[in-house]
Amino acid sequence: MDQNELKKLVGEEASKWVKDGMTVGLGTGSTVKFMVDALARRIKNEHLSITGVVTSNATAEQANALNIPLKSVDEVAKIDLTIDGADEISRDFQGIKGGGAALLFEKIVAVNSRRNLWIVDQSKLSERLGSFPLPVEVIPYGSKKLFSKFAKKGYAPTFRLDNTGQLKYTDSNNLIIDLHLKEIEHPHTLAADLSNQVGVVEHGLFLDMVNTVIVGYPEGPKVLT
Ligand code: ABF
Repeated sequence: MDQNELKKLVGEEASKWVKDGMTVGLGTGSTVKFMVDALARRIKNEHLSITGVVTSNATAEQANALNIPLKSVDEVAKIDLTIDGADEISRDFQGIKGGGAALLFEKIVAVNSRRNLWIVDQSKLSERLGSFPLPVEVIPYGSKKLFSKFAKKGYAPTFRLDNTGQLKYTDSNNLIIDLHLKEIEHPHTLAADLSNQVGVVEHGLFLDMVNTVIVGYPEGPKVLT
């Protein structure tokens, strides 16, 4: 099974976790895309009534095209379950997200959810975080100064570029600086350091947020808790 088939496997498995009447956080990424497609089929075939809360324009477009009712995070009392992808997950379920440049809205939805479920193919699992470059969302004004500060700290920064080689802007018109750290020994300390930097909007360390991950293996999806 290739990576895409593994993503489809977990996406479809995760859609079964949605119950009638739920308010569901719909994450971002190619794995979540499979989940949203499967969820739309369930809504149609099983007449589920759910409300979706999206984490990016891309997911909003997909959900709208599938007639999944959407509300903003500010229009719902609480999100019952958020299903999202991740770029890297450590053994103790800490995560790096933001490869899709949607980390800010993803984290806003995640912290307003009763439960967060990540869905990944097996390639995303690591002993320790850091092999995936850590995305940091920054406002454009002063971003070069921040970049130099990160470089001096040894964080090996790069500005995220889009597929035309131009600076990539997020849904909130911010920039992303990716930190190539290789290994993150103390993620909580790093998270605090990044949050304290003036101009940083949010970072891609999602810590102590999930207790369940569905992983796609060739022999089938596995629920890890
Ligand atoms: C999203 O999941 C992003 O944070 C992350 O980049 C993505 C993983 O992408 P994919 O499922 O396409 O591998 O939440």
